[in-house]
Amino acid sequence: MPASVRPDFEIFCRVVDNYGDIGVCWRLARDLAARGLRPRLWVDDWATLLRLCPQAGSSGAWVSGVELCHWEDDFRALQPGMVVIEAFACELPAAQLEAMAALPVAPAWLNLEYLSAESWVADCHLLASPHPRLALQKRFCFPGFEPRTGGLLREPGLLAARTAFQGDARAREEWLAAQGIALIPGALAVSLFAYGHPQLSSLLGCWADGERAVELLIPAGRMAVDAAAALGSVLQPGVPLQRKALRVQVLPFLSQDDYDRLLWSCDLNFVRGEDSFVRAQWAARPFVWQIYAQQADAHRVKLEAFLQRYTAMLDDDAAAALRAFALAWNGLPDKATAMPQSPAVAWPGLAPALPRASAHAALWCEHLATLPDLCATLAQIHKAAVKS
Ligand code: TRH
Repeated sequence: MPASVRPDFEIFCRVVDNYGDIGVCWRLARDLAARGLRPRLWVDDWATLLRLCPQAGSSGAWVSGVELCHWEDDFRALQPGMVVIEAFACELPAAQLEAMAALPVAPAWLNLEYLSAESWVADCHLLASPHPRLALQKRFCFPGFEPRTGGLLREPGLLAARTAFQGDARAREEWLAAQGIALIPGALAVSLFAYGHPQLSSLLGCWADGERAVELLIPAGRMAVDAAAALGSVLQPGVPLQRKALRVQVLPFLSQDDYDRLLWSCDLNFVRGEDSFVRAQWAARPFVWQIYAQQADAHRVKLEAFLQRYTAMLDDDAAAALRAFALAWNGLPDKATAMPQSPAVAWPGLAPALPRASAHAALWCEHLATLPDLCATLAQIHKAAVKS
């Protein structure tokens, strides 16, 4: 597609740490493109983009209907999009703001905020803030878990595809086999994506000594390295490592779509940050969320807000077990205790609650599916911008 066509959406994304911001923006852009809209995505860290999107090539490439552009220090604005999204307060370059202000009708300008389950989010969604100098107005778009927020990223057809995959044992086996994996029948299949945990070794030991077989699947990356160190061995794709009841297998780093299939295939998923956290909810399977840690444990409020929402409809025992394990996995003490619990100590509480957590995960997913999806929210904003 020619770059001279004015994009419907122009998204600016900086990588602060890890993949997250690009993970969210790449998924968002692909979803908009799949709905027939033209997104341009500016990314400042091309190497990180290439991990998620190896086809990216060089700046100006089109992949999956998305125009991919490298946001460098000598940024020169192209024709601004109808809707301009500044992801996670990354601050638009001055040349972009000037180009937006020079248009006869300014684009709709949104700051896409981080996802939070806190209740104040709904009151702040789409609040406006005028630019101090230019004739521009920025609005704050909050994804969230309530109808009055922007909702969550949920591609049309996602849940139908997931249901079909989960209902088709052969499709699951074939997909796993393509990744070099054959699951042990009856084993608890667990996927592991996290920032790390100082007591990972004792959790692996607890699974190894447990009565039920655990099949641990780890996409290549930090956790594969940590698990290998904890087990005192080498882990490589295609070579499973057995430690009594625990079998560990490393997978290559997957595409976002294949990572979904991994989440759909497992009985329990460890996820982190924002994007994998949301995908685990669409997988309708129990999950453990490692939130991105902030100074002075500021992330605790966000974790608690989510746990409160998530466990509200779950029986007290299962809710307490999920909560205790989540706090332990995040290295946070319960209010009653001064020291965080070890995940290995919290595991015997969680394991028997998993069947109830599993039924609950399906209900939670159904509930979330009744809320707006983020791209539909953005498409409405685009429609209003086109009319103005
Ligand atoms: O990379 P993250 O830690 O992202 C975080 C969050 O966005 C957080 O809010 C932010 O503050 C912080 O970065 C700086 O985790 P997240 O959000 O789950 O993103 C990981 C992406 O990687 C996600 O899009 C899924 C994708 N992924 C794959 O595509 N293949 C894989 O094999 C795996 C394990 C992940």
